[in-house]
Amino acid sequence: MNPEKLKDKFIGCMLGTHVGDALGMPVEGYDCKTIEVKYGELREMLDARMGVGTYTDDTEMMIGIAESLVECKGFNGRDMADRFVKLHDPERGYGVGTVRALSLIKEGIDWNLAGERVFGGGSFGNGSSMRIAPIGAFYYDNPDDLRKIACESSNITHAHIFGKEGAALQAFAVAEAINSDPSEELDKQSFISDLIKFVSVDGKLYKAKLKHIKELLKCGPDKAEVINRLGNDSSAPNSVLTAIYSFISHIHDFEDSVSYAVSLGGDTDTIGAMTGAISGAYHGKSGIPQRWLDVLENGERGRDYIEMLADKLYELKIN
Ligand code: F2R
Ligand code: MG
Ligand code: MG
Repeated sequence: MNPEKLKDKFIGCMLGTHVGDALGMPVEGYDCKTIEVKYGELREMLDARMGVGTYTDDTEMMIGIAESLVECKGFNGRDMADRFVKLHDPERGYGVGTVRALSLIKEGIDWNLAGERVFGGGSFGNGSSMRIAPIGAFYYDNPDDLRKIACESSNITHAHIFGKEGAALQAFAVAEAINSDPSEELDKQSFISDLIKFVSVDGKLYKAKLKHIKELLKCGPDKAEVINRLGNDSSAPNSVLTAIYSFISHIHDFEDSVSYAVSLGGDTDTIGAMTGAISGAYHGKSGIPQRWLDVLENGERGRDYIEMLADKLYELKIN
């Protein structure tokens, strides 16, 4: 692949996470109908919580993953867990299971044991899937390493098999989007077939829902049908597939895919962030609307910092 294009895709998946997170954040927890009545199609960033264009736990944890990969030149679970703890800003709105895992790590529990103590056997929340874009990018050319590292990174906070499988699948979707050329017509059915092949024997639920996506792509369903079959809550099995569908059903346009993801309601910042990661990996930063990039928060660890991290991750990858 053309090096400039690959770099654009590394940056695209990480800024895409930030954009989707920021667009969905103000309506997180709203249902689909309420969003439609209040905002119609949500295509402009609203002011809420910490301000227009600000990110939540989704992007904050993605930054932790990217910083760790860059500083350690690859995966280091101890370092990644410590960065999650250090970066944790409760104002950003974290899930209860993740807060519990981070507290245990802070208390001195080993980084790869804390996750199992959450919800008595591990969380299947979408918290380890929403942050995974840098791993999908860094291991985009090696599905075995991608699966292994995605699962290990998930284990820090989300040790349940559905949590790990969701993170691996979301990372693989990012990788496949990086490997696809947006100037060529993508075969949507075979894109989903590749994801089905990737899912492990423990991920039957994911395989079944990927098969639903194949059917949904044929019939062009209404939003209620998509929510009914794929889900829109904060568990990984009820949100990762929704993001994959939002991307693939609106493949030609980053804005359409993320706006659609948010319009489904429920866990909007996270489904928006995961859709933004895949769509950004496909189209690159150059496919993200400039008016959205312009309003992203840009303080110490904001938009420019995220782009710089993605750039460093790319340099580490190619050197
Ligand atoms: N926390 C939020 N949003 C609410 C706060 C925002 C509020 N509007 C504000 O203004 O402050 N969003 C973030 O949390 C989600 C990611 O959650 P994560 O990190 O996966 O957390 P958790 O708690 O581990 O899992 C989420 C829920 O899934 C259910 N669950 C998971 N595993 C379970 C198990 N083994 N047994 C039973 N239930 C399980 C629970 O209901 C968990 O709370 C994202 O939306 C992010 O944006
Ligand atoms: Mg969030
Ligand atoms: Mg969320």
